[in-house]
Amino acid sequence: MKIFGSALSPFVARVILACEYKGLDYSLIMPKGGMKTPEFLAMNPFGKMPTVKDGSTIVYESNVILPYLDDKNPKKKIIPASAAAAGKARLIATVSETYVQEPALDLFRQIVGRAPKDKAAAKKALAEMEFGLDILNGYIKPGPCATGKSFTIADCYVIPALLFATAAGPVFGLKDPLRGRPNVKKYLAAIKKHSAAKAHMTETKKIMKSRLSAL
Ligand SMILES: N[C@@H](CCC(=O)N[C@@H](CS)C(=O)NCC(=O)O)C(=O)O
Repeated sequence: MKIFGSALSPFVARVILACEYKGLDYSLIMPKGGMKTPEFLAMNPFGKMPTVKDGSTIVYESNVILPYLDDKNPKKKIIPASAAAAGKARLIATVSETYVQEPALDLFRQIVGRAPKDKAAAKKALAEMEFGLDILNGYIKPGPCATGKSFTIADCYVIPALLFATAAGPVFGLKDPLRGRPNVKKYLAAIKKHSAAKAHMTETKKIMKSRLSAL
């Protein structure tokens, strides 16, 4: 299976984490010539990562790829079997995506110059991200995984959201985004030792650090 994209993308990270947990064989590659070539657009008309090529099957959008991986490889499911447990895992995933990752990415875009520097917009994004982290703190288990014992789709979303939140917050004066959020703090300390997450988190943190210190 080929995953087109870069590990630094939080959307691609979800797919990598799911594959690592499931023990799937995959290669992570950037498409030749970028994501707007006619060849790439024929696979994904939006020209975005992640895009997955699994034999003759093409799937894109991380929200679609993760359930696809679970259906195709039903061993070690990341979507729990019971409706209640699946609902809880998906809720944690969505809270992380919408209320933590999105404002964190708004901040990150300002940091790397992909959005104009705008103090008012940054203040708003920071407040949104802090509120999202507070709500997440109320749902997440202190580890080893986001819903408790088992690695689920929730972890695939929470990990990249927190990597971006903890990298972007301090740049805007929020020294420790995990302070006063003990469950999130304990979770992050525990999940970075998990076999599905360890390599990805170490590598992503290293790349983020070098990118930010190069600015
Ligand atoms: N909704 C998509 C978002 C994917 C996305 O925005 N990917 C970014 C990288 S983080 C991208 O490919 N951007 C390139 C572009 O928009 O041209 C998903 O969940 O897969």
